[in-house]
Amino acid sequence: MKATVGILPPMEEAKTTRKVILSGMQPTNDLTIGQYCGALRNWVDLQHEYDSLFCVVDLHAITVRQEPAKLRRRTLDVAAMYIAAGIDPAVSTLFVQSHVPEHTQLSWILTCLTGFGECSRMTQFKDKSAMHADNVNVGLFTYPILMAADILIYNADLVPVGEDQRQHLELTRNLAERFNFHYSPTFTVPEPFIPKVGAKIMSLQEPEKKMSKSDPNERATIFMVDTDDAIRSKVKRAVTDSGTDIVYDEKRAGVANLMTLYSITTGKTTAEIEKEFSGLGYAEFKEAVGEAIVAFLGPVRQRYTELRADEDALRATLRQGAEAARERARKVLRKVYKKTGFVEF
Ligand code: AQP
Repeated sequence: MKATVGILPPMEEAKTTRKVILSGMQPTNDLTIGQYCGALRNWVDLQHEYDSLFCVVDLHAITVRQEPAKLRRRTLDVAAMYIAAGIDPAVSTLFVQSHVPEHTQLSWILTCLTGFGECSRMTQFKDKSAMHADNVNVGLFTYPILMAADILIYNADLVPVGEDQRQHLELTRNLAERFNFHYSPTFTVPEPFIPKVGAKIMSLQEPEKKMSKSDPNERATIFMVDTDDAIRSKVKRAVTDSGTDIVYDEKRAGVANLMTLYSITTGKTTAEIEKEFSGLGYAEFKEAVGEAIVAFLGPVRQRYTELRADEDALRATLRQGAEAARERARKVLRKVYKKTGFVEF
């Protein structure tokens, strides 16, 4: 199938010749430098080249128990952080997932095309059900199907995500192909866009584990809104190993992780970093990493604070984004309903 927005009517197609990207993040807590490195910074780069849609996936967030007031606040926090990090709402369509009900409507149709075994195999489901053993709900199980709907409802060509989402993307591709096979070519089969560097930022305390915004150990995670002192202190206490030299080796996960963070925040290559710290120890290295992250996140945090202070403007931006997204999603859903055999309303 042609990997463009081929399902749009001819008028629209003429307007939208660029390939489409879509991605989102859950407002389950403040965003971390992991989300930034794995996904957000790529969104910022890609938005000028692609027809871009970015959403705050609040529907996904409730697969884990959320306090309503916090969820509401964090949804706006995450949207403000997208903009602070460089997403331009005049260039990209920025919206909240629950404002576009077509995502959940398509999700049901895709649910009926998904095998039980396919969802059972998802490693994120296994991890999260172990982490939230008191609340292994069906939403946690079907999460990847809703994610597939998020992507397919816009016929996204490319999905910029971190490494942990690769398996979900594979399911999305399978569902697109399955629908296209059972009915007729409808959905673009999307490709994942996973960065070469920073696709999986690790916990500062358990470097074999992904850095996660829900990690109960705050020292394991650098949040985008962390103060300068908190960043310095977390990096200083980061778990490394008993070695002494600063050399990139994936088996030395703690040092490799700090090198990745240093590389992303300074733009230096691994070879340059190894040279810079040749003959120096972990203390000097960690100090430099802490300072680099502080210098990098400071201006983002400043912009974030300003944006977050004007909630009316933020809500207006999200409303505009949702209206634009719905316009597109509605057309695709209408087509899918027709192909599925639903009587037109
Ligand atoms: N540590 C990470 N390194 C690289 N990329 C990451 N991503 C998340 N953590 C890292 C990428 O960020 C995008 C949004 O992720 P999400 O917030 O929707 O959910 P998540 O992957 O489940 O992230 P967390 O931090 O672990 O959140 P909670 O604790 O709420 O589950 C995705 O593209 C992801 O790959």
